[in-house]
Amino acid sequence: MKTFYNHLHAQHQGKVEMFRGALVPCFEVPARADHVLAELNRRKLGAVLQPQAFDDSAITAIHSPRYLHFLATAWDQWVALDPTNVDKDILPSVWPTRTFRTDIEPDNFAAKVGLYSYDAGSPFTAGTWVAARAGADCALSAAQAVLAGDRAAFALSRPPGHHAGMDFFGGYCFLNNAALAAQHLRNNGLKKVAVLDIDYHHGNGTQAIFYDRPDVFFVSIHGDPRTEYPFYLGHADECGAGAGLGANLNLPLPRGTDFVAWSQALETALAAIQTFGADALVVSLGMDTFAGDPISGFTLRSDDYLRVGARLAKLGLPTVLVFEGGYAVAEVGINAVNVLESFSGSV
Ligand code: OKP
Ligand code: ZN
Repeated sequence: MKTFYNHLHAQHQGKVEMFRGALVPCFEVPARADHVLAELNRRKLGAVLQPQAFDDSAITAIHSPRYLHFLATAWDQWVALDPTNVDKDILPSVWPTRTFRTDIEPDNFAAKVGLYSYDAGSPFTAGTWVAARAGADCALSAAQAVLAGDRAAFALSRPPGHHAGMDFFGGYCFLNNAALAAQHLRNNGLKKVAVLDIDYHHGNGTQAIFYDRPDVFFVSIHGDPRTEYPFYLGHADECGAGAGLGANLNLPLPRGTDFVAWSQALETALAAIQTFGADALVVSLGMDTFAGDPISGFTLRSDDYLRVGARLAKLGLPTVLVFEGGYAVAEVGINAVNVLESFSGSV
């Protein structure tokens, strides 16, 4: 399986995120992707390639023009406020909640940051746009490889993507790589695409992007949003809307869920994807279901990921795998490559 590696990922390197009233070191660190790359190379799992450069039309298919303009100019606006800002990350401090207007983009920079975000845990840094944009190219390149006939391809990038919506960032995510890959498959002849999100956290951004569409089926297995981030979406009764009714499936599981129960949910998810009749699969591959993850609550072990990869392969679909979360840094490479190697060994 080819890997499209974001060689610019380390340009996104947040310093701190808000946690329980304090600014704490970021969990989403460059070493995460470094470990996956090292393990891919160690096991010689196939070519590691630079992505092809896609033009902005591939991005505007998912994200709004004013949001993209904000992302591309945010750092310069921030430094223009005060030259000493170069040493600080951008974090939002004010948001338009219910009853506020979101149709008017404010002139005030802090107000703009709040308009385009939903948490205080996703610092925007000098290199965030460059890294996220190159990450989008990785996801699109992986989709392109599958369109060209590869059975599967892997986009190895950070920051992750599945929490990013049409016009907002949050949950460490800025551009929705999985959504971009799914849309690219749709735009190039595949009629029905399923997105399977197995990150610990519900992919609220991906769900929202496709919620009213019948052509992209979003299925997610995740920690119950009553107790787990992102809290305000991901319940079992969210089934899609309008023409998309029936094309959204959430399988929330309680904190503490083990591989036996998680695998049952995976069977439910895969059966639904088969019933939907997907022509291709995009996997939001988060490794934060691991027992050792510092911010998550499932108890999968490293060997379990060998079964996950083999089971995904058995579905028999052209598959784009997109790296998402996973914060047990020392193990994230082994765990991710366990999925990829067992997938490759089973096709
Ligand atoms: C991103 B992805 C930890 C708070 C959690 C947000 C988690 C985002 C996860 N102190 N903050 O889905 O892995
Ligand atoms: Zn996650």
